[in-house]
Amino acid sequence: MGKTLLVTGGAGFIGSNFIRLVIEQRDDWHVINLDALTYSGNLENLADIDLNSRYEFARGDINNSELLDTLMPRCDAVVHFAAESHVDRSIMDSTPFVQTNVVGTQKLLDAARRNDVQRFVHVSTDEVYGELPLDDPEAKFTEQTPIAPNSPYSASKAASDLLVRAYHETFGMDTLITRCSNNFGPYQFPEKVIPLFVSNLLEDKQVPLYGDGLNVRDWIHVVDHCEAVLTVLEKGSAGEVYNIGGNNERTNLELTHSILKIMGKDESMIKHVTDRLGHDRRYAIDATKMRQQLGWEPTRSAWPNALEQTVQWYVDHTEWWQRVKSGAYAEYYDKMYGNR
Ligand code: NAD
Ligand code: TDX
Repeated sequence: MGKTLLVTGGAGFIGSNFIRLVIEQRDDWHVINLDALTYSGNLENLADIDLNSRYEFARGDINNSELLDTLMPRCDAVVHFAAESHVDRSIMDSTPFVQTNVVGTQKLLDAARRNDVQRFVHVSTDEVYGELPLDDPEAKFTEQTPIAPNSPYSASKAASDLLVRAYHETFGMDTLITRCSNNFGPYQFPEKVIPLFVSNLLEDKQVPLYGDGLNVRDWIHVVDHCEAVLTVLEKGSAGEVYNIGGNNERTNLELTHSILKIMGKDESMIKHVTDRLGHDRRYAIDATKMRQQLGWEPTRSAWPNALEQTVQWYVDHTEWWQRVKSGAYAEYYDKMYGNR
């Protein structure tokens, strides 16, 4: 029988890709997308399924318990993506990070418990593990790696992970946690490195590379991540943590050179800028548990093809990122929902 999911943060980058995947691949499931439409929430990301009868949008904050109590009685499971997600913003002001990522997650957990929601999948990040050294290339984060976040963003995500764990231990709630590496693909907000660099180059602007450019990220295609989250929702064991990664480590310098090459630009377009405070050196995920226990593997993340296709997506969707950069995307809500 079909399920009804409450997806939080479904107007963002990963949440919108997840909703599209579920609507396409589970033809008797319903999705309620609860999103506050902060600066990174963009309903244009879901314009193609907006009118689907199995999809519903509710504008609201995960901190609004009354609203949660109106939505949750209809839901079998919560898949929780909503968050403040940008490390640089958390360095400027961590207040919204604590409010949404920590307090908001607690409100959601309480509402799920009150309303007997059967399963709660919490979408977290590899950044809760802190950083790996550059001089030990074999080292990777496993689910047993101690939590040691270094940025206000990752600290807020780690705090929410611990709450999710505690609700399982204390109340026996069916909660699961996923920890994924850096995502790339369509509909990523152009403050994150790949869409920022591609859109800058399309505007003939330089790309700001932090520090020495030797920090390493483990890149995964967003649809691989979404399939992993769906797999955890359907097959995961209550109380477990699952690491998700693309097995695709690159330095930022290598990433930048690849983007320049794909776009036919030269090194003069790189602007070396001051490093990010507390900039984690390296992330790398060991996803053995996902592979061995749940049979999941990334199938779309291999470079150079996956990176080329993503760059091409931003080239083909210039209007999408121009509307984001200009702020025009915010008008979509009124156009689509203003008279409903
Ligand atoms: P995003 O910033 O693109 O989207 C976040 C969404 O949450 C937006 O639509 C926003 O409007 C919504 N939101 C924010 N605060 C809210 C609130 N209080 N109530 C309701 N909605 C709210 O982020 P993303 O990159 O899609 O990340 C989604 C999740 O995945 C986050 O939890 C993030 O920590 C996690 N994650 C991201 C990555 C990555 O590489 N982007 C990697 C691993 C994990
Ligand atoms: O202008 C830039 N220049 C630059 O060199 C930006 C925006 C980033 N960088 C570097 C910093 C990082 O080493 O590129 C790398 C990637 O940066 P971001 O795209 O900001 O991602 P990151 O900080 O690694 O965090 C991302 O992955 C994990 C997501 O934003 C998080 O939500 C997720 O949890």
